Amino acid sequence: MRWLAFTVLLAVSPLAAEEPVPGSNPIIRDRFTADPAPLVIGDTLWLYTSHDEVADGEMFNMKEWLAYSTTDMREWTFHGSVMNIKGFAWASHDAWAVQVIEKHGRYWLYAPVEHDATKPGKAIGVAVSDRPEGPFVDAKGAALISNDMTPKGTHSWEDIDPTVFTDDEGTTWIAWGNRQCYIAKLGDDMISIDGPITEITPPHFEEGPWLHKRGGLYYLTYASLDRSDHKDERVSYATATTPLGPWTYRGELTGSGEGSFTIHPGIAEFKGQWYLFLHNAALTIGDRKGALGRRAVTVEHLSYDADGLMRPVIQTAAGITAPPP
Ligand code: FUB
Repeated sequence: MRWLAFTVLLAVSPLAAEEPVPGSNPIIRDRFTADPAPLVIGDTLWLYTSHDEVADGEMFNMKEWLAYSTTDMREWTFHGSVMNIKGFAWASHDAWAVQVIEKHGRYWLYAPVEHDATKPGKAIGVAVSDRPEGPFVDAKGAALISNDMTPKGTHSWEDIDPTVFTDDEGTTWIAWGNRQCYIAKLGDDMISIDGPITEITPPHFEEGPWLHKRGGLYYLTYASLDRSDHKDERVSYATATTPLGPWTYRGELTGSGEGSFTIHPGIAEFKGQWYLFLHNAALTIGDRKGALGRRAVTVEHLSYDADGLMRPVIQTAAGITAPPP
């Protein structure tokens, strides 16, 4: 009898060992996702991502934005595609890093795309929905930000990766960039820029800015690349007491994502805990291995010291299934 139990245990244990713990990294395993952007609404955390679909030999192939939600950070519900790039009739391709925020009882999606030939270069579109799960429709019928609006930029793809943040007194800010980082106020209609565009590029800024505030301090967290030292992006951050700065560089928050040139921070406080969403390229699905254009979203606990500085984050397979620091 004992021998039988041992044999059964041997037969089932290899399978059981392969089952990922719910909530461990990467948190999305059935498709390749990148550029995570969390949004907390009541007792639900919504997560918007881009969708990596490269064939072998391609760099990026991204056509739509996806949504997931959770109430416990363990089980994730897939809500499908919230918008396809075809929804921006003036755009041609590259549905890159998205962020959604709520204002005036509606949900506003900001995302970079390649503009059509009438305004060559990357651009940022804005779409709207009455529900967080979409579908989102173009709210402006034209780019909110296009390459000609940042004439001092050094390259045609610097207008990417919007991050949107509403301050306590109601002003919504949008920051974005690649190599150059810009910030501007959004109009109350959420589809216009209100006032000047200011460059706030912090040290080693590469792309993927994320704005948030805790207490009286503003945080600008971003994918950084110290070209003298690293080959892959890491996450660094700066702090300020106003969105326009001056921003004080606070150093690196994370190392690189496993197997990935890019990394992309998204930060949220949910049910009393802070979380840092990232991506790496450690996921394999069938015969498709992780790659530059086949990434996987992860999440880690985030904590602050007594001065409000974010403590360095180690990326792990356990992620938030390990106790918070
Ligand atoms: O996902 C496409 C681009 O790669 C994003 O816009 C960047 O942040 C980087 O993750």
